[in-house]
Amino acid sequence: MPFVSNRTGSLCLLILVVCLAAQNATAVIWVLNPANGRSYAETPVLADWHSGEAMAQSYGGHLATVRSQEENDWLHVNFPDNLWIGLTDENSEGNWQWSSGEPVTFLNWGSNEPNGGTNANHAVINWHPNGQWNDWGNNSTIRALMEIPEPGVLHLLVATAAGAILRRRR
Ligand SMILES: [Ca+2]
Ligand SMILES: [Ca+2]
Repeated sequence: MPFVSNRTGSLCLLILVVCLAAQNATAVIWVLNPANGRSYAETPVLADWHSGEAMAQSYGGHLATVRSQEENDWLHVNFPDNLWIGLTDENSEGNWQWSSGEPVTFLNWGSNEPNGGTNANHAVINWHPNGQWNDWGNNSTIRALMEIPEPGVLHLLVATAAGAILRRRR
């Protein structure tokens, strides 16, 4: 916006974001975890694990990687629904890996989990008490928990547009 001040430009951008958010009830809202500097959001639509991971990648991230009990506790409080996270054993049954490629430093299965064998190759957070995980059906559709490695405010516009495109495709 070359003909307006930065302040006016920022205000216009803010109004645009608010209007888009109001028009689109499923806008992606990123929440920053101040402890690790990463931002998280639920997918705006139900998705199988692979679709959720693709949406997360479209914002420059992956499905959530959970690195510690502290991170799990924060996610459990801020995103209490049953949500896909990035953990998968689809490449090698029982060999759980993060879609982010990060090493597995923490596992938080619920009692008797994982129990789905080759029919369940992706993990869901909050299935069991205190945010513990379940391995769940490969073709199931729930919302997914996305993670990007930075504060996510500037992604709201992009996220809103991407959500609209994804919905139009369905
Ligand atoms: Ca499995
Ligand atoms: Ca299971």
